[in-house]
Amino acid sequence: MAIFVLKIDAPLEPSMHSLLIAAGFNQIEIFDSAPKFLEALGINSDGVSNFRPQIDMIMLDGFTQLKDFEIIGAIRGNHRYQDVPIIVTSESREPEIVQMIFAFGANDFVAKPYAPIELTARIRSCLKLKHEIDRRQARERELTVVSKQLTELNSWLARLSLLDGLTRVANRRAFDETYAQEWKRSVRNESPVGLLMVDIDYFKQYNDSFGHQAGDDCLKQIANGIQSVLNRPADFLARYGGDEFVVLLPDTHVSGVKIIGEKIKKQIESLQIAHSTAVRLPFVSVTLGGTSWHPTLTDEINGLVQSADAELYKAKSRGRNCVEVCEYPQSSKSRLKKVA
Ligand code: GH3
Ligand code: MG
Repeated sequence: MAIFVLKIDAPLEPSMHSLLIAAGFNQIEIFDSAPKFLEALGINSDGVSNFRPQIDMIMLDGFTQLKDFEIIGAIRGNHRYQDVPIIVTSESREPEIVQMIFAFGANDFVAKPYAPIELTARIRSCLKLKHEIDRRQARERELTVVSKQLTELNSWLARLSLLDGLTRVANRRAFDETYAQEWKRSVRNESPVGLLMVDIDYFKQYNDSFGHQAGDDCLKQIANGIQSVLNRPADFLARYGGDEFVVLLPDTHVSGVKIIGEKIKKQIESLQIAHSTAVRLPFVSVTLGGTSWHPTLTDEINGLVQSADAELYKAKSRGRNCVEVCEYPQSSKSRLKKVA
């Protein structure tokens, strides 16, 4: 337990040192000059220093004049010593002086001459206070670390809850949220929002021929293949369910939707994932249906997905490995009726 003592009113007397040793304190530094004392605390004229002694208590022994208060001010002005207990002793018992001693930040005052038993009791109670403060601060630091870890864990879980576990692209829930936001943004900005549904061709047969594990690997490759085609930051790919993916294309007219659809189709072809001999095409392919629309406040938000789905259905009927798009709602509404 380190106690720093500054003796102000009298030359160094061995009695203080032996008193503290006798009371069981073993790390005691006694100073007889204020500048040396402040220097030992690492407080220079700017009040800043890298020196950081571990101090449990400070005692200012023998306050005599008003300028001694500056010493308390200098200690308390340094943030490292804001919680270190300070005991002041003085022969003066004038109420103004005692009041000032506390006002400047001392924790306790003992009038001189003091009874050794009283002084050591006061020191013990100040040290107890310091240890309580240290314990509380350590606990607060621990809580800050734990709470930071919890925040990180929560945001990791939140991110995880929006990812498809197999392909690591966004899941259906993330799509629903993003789609609703993009829809509102398009209404506000009067901009088009495009959508593509992408479905793997004859995927059931792929699973049947190569097994579920190979099917899973194939799904991952297809997801990466689609993602590699999307260049704009706002373009958004999600696994819609099973072997179906959805691509949200903000600010994209139907002509742009068609271009992206064709690029995705080509990209998947270029992967040359061998398919079962039972199907017409040697490699795994995808079929796409797309649409685009300038939404307004009164439009039905699900209309776009239904329209893209209808185009997908149409493309599947055309023979697969192709892209069908239309502008929503006019043309697609009649198509929706046709395929229903
Ligand atoms: P189509 O060309 O008409 O799309 O035919 P399809 O066989 O792809 O369509 P269907 O809807 O009949 O089959 C989809 C298959 O996707 C059924 C299921 O075995 C497979 N599938 C769905 N989810 C998963 C998955 O997570 N892993 C694997 N390996 N297969 C899946
Ligand atoms: Mg399929």
